[in-house]
Amino acid sequence: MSSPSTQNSEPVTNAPKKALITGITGQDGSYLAELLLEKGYEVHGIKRRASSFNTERIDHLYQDPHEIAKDSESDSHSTSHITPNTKNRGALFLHYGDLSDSSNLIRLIAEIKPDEVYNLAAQSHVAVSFESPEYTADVDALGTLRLLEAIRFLSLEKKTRFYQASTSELYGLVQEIPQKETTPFYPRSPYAVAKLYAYWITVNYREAYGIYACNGILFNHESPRRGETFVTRKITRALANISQGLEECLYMGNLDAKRDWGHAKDYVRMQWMMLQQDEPQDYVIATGVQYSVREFIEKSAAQLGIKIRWEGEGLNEVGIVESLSTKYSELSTNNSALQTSHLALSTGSIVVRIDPRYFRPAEVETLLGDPSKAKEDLGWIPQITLDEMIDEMVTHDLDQAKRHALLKANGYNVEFSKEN
Ligand code: NDP
Ligand code: GDR
Repeated sequence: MSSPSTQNSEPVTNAPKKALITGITGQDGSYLAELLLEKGYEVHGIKRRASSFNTERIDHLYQDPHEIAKDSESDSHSTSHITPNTKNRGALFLHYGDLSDSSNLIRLIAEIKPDEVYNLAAQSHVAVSFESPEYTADVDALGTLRLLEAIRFLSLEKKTRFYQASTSELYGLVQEIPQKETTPFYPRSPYAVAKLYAYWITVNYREAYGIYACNGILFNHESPRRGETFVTRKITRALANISQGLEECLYMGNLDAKRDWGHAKDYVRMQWMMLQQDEPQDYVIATGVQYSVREFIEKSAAQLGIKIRWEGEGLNEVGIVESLSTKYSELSTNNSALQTSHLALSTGSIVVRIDPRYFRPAEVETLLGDPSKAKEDLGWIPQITLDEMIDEMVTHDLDQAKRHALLKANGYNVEFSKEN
């Protein structure tokens, strides 16, 4: 890996590096912002205007400028020799914008002049892309072109490095197992086709204009910050709710789909590492291990002390509680205000059913990545195992479910989104 001082052609100064993250309010954007702030970057993020707050994942990183001004004032009056924890305080800046809006992107890049752009923004849901194919193409494909064009138009080719969030969905109908950088692509959804354009336009601008631009071909990665409608989070959230008597059943699509699931924290580290090389290259990021959706359900249920048995076939397949360990009875809310336990399950309850509306018009049945190149070139090794990740996700969602159950038991009307 190159040393920081050799990474771009500008003279070395003490000014912090500037990064622009599109999609900063999403799962990866939030972890990447954390990482870059820790590394001392000035971080700029593009957020969309929405009718309700959409910055929940990054609120802990953002400091109100008025508070910073007040803190600095009190610091300057302080006679204490103890340095307050000012590390990178106020280094996160949020800007309104949208990948469908070229003039907005050009203006932001012209103002910020970032050293690194991480293009994480996308309509990222594969099933939704079948419902909104044109919008998905506009944002995921043309949005990438708009950013690259902005870099070129502003003559920042030699300054600004570009990371493109490419995806294992490019492999779709897989041509080789496991999939690596040289495996042919065969996209199976409007999302994947849009990302295919984004992949190649990134390669093209690297070759045509000498922009330092890389594709990270990332396999599925999850966390407690994963959007609630992706399969892993849907499972951990629903099972936690079921354990607390807030929901009765988890409705699923294709249980046989296999994925190579890693942890988002490990994967954003790799996004940064890719932009610190001497030469831009594309990398597959994966764990090299795959599980089925059915196995993910079993593992998540086991974290709650629930053993699931499968019965029936196809659309009639159901997941039934085979046994409940003492771990399950320990999930009860330890609050003296509660007279009754919320634990609602008994053996024989059906907790998983199939709903055909979660099947996709064209499915990606199996994905398994080979991350050898990333390991060899960059020394990247994922640190968090699947079991540790499931533990973290279930613990997070159980905590939320317990809070809801507690409020409900005390007479409060608790509504949470059941849309999935
Ligand atoms: P999320 O869905 O969690 O986040 C997507 C982000 O993009 C959100 O910040 C969203 O804003 C923003 N966004 C959506 N549409 C627009 C738009 N028109 N203009 C500007 N911003 C927009 O995705 P992840 O964090 O999981 O993934 C990050 C990137 O990596 C995506 O490009 C995804 O396709 C890709 N990827 C993800 C993988 C994964 O397993 N997680 C694997 C491989 C690739 P808002 O919060 O307002 O909705
Ligand atoms: P994916 O993730 O399509 O791989 O895209 P998702 O978690 O949505 O689906 C994984 C697999 O599970 C099957 N499945 C279900 N999926 C959902 N969402 N809901 C269900 O009820 C359900 N039942 C079964 C799916 O059919 C699929 O096979 C994710 C996104 O983050 C993309 O942006 C990213 O590019 C890829 O991962 C890599």
